[in-house]
Amino acid sequence: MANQRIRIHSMALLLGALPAAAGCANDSPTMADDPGAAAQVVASAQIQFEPPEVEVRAGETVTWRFEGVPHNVFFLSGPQPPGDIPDPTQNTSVSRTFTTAGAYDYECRIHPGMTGRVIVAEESAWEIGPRY
Ligand SMILES: [Cu+2]
Repeated sequence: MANQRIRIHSMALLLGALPAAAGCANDSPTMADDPGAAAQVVASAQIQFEPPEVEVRAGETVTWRFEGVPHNVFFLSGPQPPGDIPDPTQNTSVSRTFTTAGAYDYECRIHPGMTGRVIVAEESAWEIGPRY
C-alpha cells in the first residue's frame, strides 16, 4: 500500500515537470546586460574570452563584459576592425560595432594566449529563402 502511494506521487512529479521542460525550448540568446548587442563576450577572471568565437552580421555590435581581472582588447586582423579597447579594463562593459564582413581575431595583451574571434557575416547572409 505504501509502495503504491509512492509510485503515484512520482508519476505526478514527472508530469508536473513536463511543462517546465517545454518552457526551456527558447532558442533566442540571452543578452541581459546589453539588449542592443548582437553578441556578448565575457572577458573572465579565468583569463579567457567566453565564448572565444562569436558571429554577428555587418552593422551589429559586440559587447565585451570585463569581469574582476583587468583585460584589454587589441584587434589583429580583419578588413575593417573597430577601435581597440587599449586600457586595462575591469568591472565594466565596452561595445564595438562591426561594419564590414570578415573574420576579426583579437587578443588581450595583458594575458599571453588570451585570444578571441568575431565572425562578421554579410548583412543579407542570414536572410532565409530567396529575395524577390
Ligand atoms: Cu586578459
